Amino acid sequence: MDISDVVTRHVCPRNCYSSCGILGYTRNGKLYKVEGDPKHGYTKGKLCPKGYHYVQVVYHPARLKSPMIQEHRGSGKWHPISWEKAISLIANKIIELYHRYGSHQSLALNKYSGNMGLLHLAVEGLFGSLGTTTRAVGSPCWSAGLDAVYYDFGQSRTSDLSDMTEADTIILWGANPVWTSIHALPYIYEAQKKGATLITIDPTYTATAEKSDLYIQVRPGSDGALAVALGKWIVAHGLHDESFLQHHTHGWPELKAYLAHVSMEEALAQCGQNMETIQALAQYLNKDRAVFIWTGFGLQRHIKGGQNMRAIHALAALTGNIGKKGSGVHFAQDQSLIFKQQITKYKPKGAKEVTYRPLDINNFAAELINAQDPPVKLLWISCRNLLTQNPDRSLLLQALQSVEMIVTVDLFLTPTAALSDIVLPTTTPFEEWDVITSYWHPWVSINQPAIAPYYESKSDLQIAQLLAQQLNSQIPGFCTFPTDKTPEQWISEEFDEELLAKLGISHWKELLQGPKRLEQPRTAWEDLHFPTPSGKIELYSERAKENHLPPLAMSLETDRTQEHGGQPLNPYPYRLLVVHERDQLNSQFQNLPSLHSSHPEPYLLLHPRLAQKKGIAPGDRVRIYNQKGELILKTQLSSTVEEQTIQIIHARQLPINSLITFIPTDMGHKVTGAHGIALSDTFVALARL
Ligand SMILES: Nc1nc2c(c(=O)[nH]1)N[C@H]1C(S)=C(S)[C@@H](COP(=O)(O)OP(=O)(O)OC[C@H]3O[C@@H](n4cnc5c(=O)[nH]c(N)nc54)[C@H](O)[C@@H]3O)O[C@H]1N2
Ligand SMILES: Nc1nc2c(c(=O)[nH]1)N[C@H]1C(S)=C(S)[C@@H](COP(=O)(O)OP(=O)(O)OC[C@H]3O[C@@H](n4cnc5c(=O)[nH]c(N)nc54)[C@H](O)[C@@H]3O)O[C@H]1N2
Ligand code: SF4
Ligand SMILES: [Mo]
Repeated sequence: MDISDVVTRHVCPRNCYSSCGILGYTRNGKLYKVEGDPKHGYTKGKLCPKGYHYVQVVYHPARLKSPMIQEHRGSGKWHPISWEKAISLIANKIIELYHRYGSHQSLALNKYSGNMGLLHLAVEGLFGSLGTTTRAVGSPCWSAGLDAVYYDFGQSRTSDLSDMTEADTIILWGANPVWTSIHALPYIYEAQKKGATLITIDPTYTATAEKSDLYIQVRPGSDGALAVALGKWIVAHGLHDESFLQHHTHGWPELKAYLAHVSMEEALAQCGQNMETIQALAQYLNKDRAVFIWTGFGLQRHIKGGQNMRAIHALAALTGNIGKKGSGVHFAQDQSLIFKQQITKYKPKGAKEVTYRPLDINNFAAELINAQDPPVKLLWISCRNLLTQNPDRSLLLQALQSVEMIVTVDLFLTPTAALSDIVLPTTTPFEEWDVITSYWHPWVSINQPAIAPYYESKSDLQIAQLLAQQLNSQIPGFCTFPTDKTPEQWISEEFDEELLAKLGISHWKELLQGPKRLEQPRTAWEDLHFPTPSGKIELYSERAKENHLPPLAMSLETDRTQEHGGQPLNPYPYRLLVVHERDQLNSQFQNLPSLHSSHPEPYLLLHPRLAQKKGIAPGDRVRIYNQKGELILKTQLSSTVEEQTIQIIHARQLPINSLITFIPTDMGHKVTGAHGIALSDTFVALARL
């Protein structure tokens, strides 16, 4: 380190379990190195390979340098324009649409998780302050799981991962942390060293399964049936915790009666397991062991994803594995949603609350077409790669045709940005202020700027302020979003006395000395008080029943055709399992050659027996297709994938969502406002070229 070096604190704002603390090293105004922040109590000075590449992201030759306008959409003929020009074109359009339709509903926002920082909510703030606009709601990520947790426990909570080291058994159920959550690994390995048994339940023999003591290859979407079989066995053999069930659960008599009568044969048939597997699992999951279950997001990307999660919650409750050290079911937490998000609370003068017309983020294409009163004419896309991350790609392309102006704010000319009329260049975490919490751990971190914005880039907050200024200069009082507040002021407002106390600090700027842990119990639910109607864990949920869902947390599939996404078994018999890539974060980081050099090409992974049946040899080019579209890929064979399941590896910018259609999950509406998406209930056919 040089004497002229400046060291700054940052947070990785991606949609990732870790929300890593980062130290940035700047010399002569140039960021030259990043390191993990050793003061971050969860990520402890380590980043993932993507994070270590941040300097390359910041100075990537493909980064957008100035606002640009496209001659006509899809022409690829982009011309740099000034901010003044770009913002006034957009403002003119907003005003013109308002006069045309007499409301702001023809102005729509589609924003998701490219950056999870608090100040990025400025976009929502600006739109809310105009009046009733149109907004994508819901989540493509975790909705079904959140609702399942809500019905059973009332709130999403997780233990500190250090609690895992007290476990006798760890079950990674539909989670692949070796790829998607590497900071959890030291805790897992420490627990194993102390004697814990590690079990992975996944349709694929993943890199995480490799580390495990026991691997169960479950049929995708059938975890609920596996849990029913296990539950039946556990109760039949007295391995359940009767006292816990009586004191801390609601609906035990109903569940007991159900398990007494449900058919073990049917449960096994549905999950494709045998009695030996159930017996083996019950040895490690019973009332005498502390069992830490991690329910991953992969588990709930299915039609019955929510109900499958509830069945796993019930297993934990059956064995008394909630609230005691080294136990629990862990999906995500909302304890760290600590901000009042003042930045989103601006509304037009005289309005009671912020209102918007909701469009389902997962069914966005169809809902965009259906929204006709008024139709959407200006679409603002932020923190979102709609074209690669949303299903129904061809319908989306069609829906976008009638939108008169598409504005995308991004760092790069992504496929989504390329389809826009105007792109606005935005900043990286090294060029802006922000504050970030985690959906997985209790650490809160500040992000300070290290360098000046790259060329003409501006933060989402600055862009919102610029637009607000322009609108108000054309029509005074047109919107109420403040244009004069600094990022520090907004941050400061969020840290009221209560929050400062929870973090054990007296001023938010103390976060510049290092991330702080929110005060909360190390073991989730240790007080065994649950914010449900009964105050207990709800094995029987009236709230689920009111929402037309099975009230009981365990239930077998009655209609087996549902397992296949409602599709007939043929002509698309093979499941396309969606995977989150090790060296990407959704669509981000895919443009870093040094990170991807070892595996340049996407390929299709097939089980050798399926390949033999279809006459496919390794390296063959194969067409995979369904009613939605097709892709052509080279093949590799591996028995790590289930026989009826295929996977695309290193998909990068491949339009795999051209094969995916919107199939709602059973749950999701309650917590996120829309159903989740059963991404992994996509079925395809295969043919060798
Ligand atoms: N086929 C398929 N589809 C999927 C999934 C899948 O596995 N397969 N996964 C689903 C899941 S779980 C999720 S969470 C979603 C994720 O979907 P998105 O939230 O859309 O995903 P990202 O690719 O992380 O980010 C989108 C864009 O945000 C940009 N960005 C980064 N920082 C900023 C910023 O500060 N400001 C602005 N304005 N933009 C920024 C990035 O450059 C990127 O282009 O995708 C879902 N869709
Ligand atoms: N490197 C990297 N890290 C990431 C991301 C990324 O894209 N890349 N994305 C981030 C985001 S947005 C998310 S949502 C998380 C996701 O991270 P995870 O929670 O790990 O979830 P997934 O990777 O979607 O799926 C995990 C596993 O679930 C398995 N699975 C699929 N269907 C079933 C099923 O029916 N039953 C069972 N038991 N298992 C099933 C899959 O085979 C997969 O191995 O990761 C975050 N972290
Ligand atoms: S992508 Fe996740 S693990 Fe990697 S640096 Fe960002 S927060 Fe950390
Ligand atoms: Mo996600």
